[in-house]
Amino acid sequence: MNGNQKLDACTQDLQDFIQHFSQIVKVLTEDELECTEETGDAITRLKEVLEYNAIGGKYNRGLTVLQAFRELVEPRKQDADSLQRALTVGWCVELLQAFFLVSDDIMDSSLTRRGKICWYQKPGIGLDAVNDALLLEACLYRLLKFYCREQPYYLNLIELFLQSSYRTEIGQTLDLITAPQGHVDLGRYTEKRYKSIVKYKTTFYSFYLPIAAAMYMAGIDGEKEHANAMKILLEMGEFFQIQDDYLDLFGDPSVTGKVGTDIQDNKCSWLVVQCLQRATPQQRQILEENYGQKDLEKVARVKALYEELDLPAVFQKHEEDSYIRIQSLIQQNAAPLPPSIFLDLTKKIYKRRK
Ligand code: DMA
Ligand code: MG
Ligand code: MG
Ligand code: MG
Repeated sequence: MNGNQKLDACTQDLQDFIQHFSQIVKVLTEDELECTEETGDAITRLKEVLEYNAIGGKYNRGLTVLQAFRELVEPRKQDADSLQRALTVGWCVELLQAFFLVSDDIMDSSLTRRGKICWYQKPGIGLDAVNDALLLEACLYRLLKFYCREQPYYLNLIELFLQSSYRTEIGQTLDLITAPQGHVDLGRYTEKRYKSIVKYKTTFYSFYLPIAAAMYMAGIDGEKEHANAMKILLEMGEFFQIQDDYLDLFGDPSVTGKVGTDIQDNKCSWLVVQCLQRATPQQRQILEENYGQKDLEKVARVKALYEELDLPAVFQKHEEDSYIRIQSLIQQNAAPLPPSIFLDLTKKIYKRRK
């Protein structure tokens, strides 16, 4: 495929993917066993939760399942039913993501997500959103069962989703306990701690999960193959979260769709780790006095300090270095998978603004 054909194929994939959502909602809200007269009102709520929280993102994770599936499975085995299953598993990743984001926004006291007010911030929703998040999670296993129960890879997929969830939740635990409210301890923000948080909270579910799901669907279940893919995807995931941390403060909220909260939330962000590595004792004192507080003037003081230390330039340099490192990791570890699977992913994330 040439560049233009690839672009057309991507637009087509995105269209197919979004179009499949109505079928996902239908299965989840019209299945006779689970959707009875007794539960009707709850199912109406579920539909609202799905439509508000699963829609409006970039769909990168879900689309990755579909695109990797197309590259890994022989064309003659890509019949309509198999493609439906690939679309569905893609949506399962998106539902897992929606589950994490609804919860994450509560824990991070965020205001907006994907250009809309966060679900828990909506009048009348509040902490009922906790149960809505749990529903989103439960739905993905209902979908897997409905579409994939008879497939030889069904158990592998269930275990993969469960393991990805566990690891993400461990990562969120590390993220939260490293950022206790009202207690600034700059000594905690080390590069080592940063890498552990990000590896668990972001890379497994965002990068390994979609590719690994497609691999299992294509019958690729060897430990070695999965370990090789993991090597590349962990590095990509780390870079992706570094971008997320950078955009939290330096991104344009009208593009990212979310207003940053990392400084107020006392987070072990890539920016604070870089800042501490470069700060003089006086600058460290400024951080000590202004970090981790819900006070916009203090947040602005921290941002000014980051700018004094040229952190945007440090980030750009890191982006270039990371890109080169990822390219070489792909050369070394992609086989037996086609390198294009990983190269397509880097195209989606490198220099992103949202
Ligand atoms: C992202 O952390 C991790 C998960 C599991 C959602 P984050 O709080 O930085 O994400 P965001 O910036 O999207 O709120
Ligand atoms: Mg967050
Ligand atoms: Mg968070
Ligand atoms: Mg963030």
